[in-house]
Amino acid sequence: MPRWLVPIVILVLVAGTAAEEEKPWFVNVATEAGLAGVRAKDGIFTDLNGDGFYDLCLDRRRFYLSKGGASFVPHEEHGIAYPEVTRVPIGKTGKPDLEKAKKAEFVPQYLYFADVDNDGDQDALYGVRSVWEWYDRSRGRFITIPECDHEVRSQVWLNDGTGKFTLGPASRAV
Ligand SMILES: [Ca+2]
Ligand SMILES: [Ca+2]
Repeated sequence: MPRWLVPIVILVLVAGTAAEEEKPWFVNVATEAGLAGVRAKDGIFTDLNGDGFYDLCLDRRRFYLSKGGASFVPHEEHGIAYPEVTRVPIGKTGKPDLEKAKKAEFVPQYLYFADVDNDGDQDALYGVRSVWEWYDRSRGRFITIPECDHEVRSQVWLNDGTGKFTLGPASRAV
């Protein structure tokens, strides 16, 4: 290596370190945002109440409204239902495994937001994955296991524009 190359390399490294100290890549603002101690696996930002600021939905069931883009406050009056259901898993042979049955709050596998009725606000699409069907190889088709059916189905929830949802008419008919 030529001798003149060594000082240049050191200068670049020093310059890079100084820049990183001045401007960190990540700043934790959870406390200032009103979310100190809040844990979640996934989150969706969408404007639930139409005020122009992104609100937050965590883990498909906890809602927060933005206070002018500065912080978030819990929004519990959203109206979306999370019923208690009995979950009965399907055993390897296609029989319900009643010993592993558990009662728990039902949280949909998917919760997305879109303006499905074209009135300008974000509605909620509540997606339920079938856990009551089992693939029977001998018959080459899925069969329903009634004991494993918690009876909750995919639904559309319509927003009234303030972040309060009611079950959509098509969902009631299903
Ligand atoms: Ca908002
Ligand atoms: Ca809408």
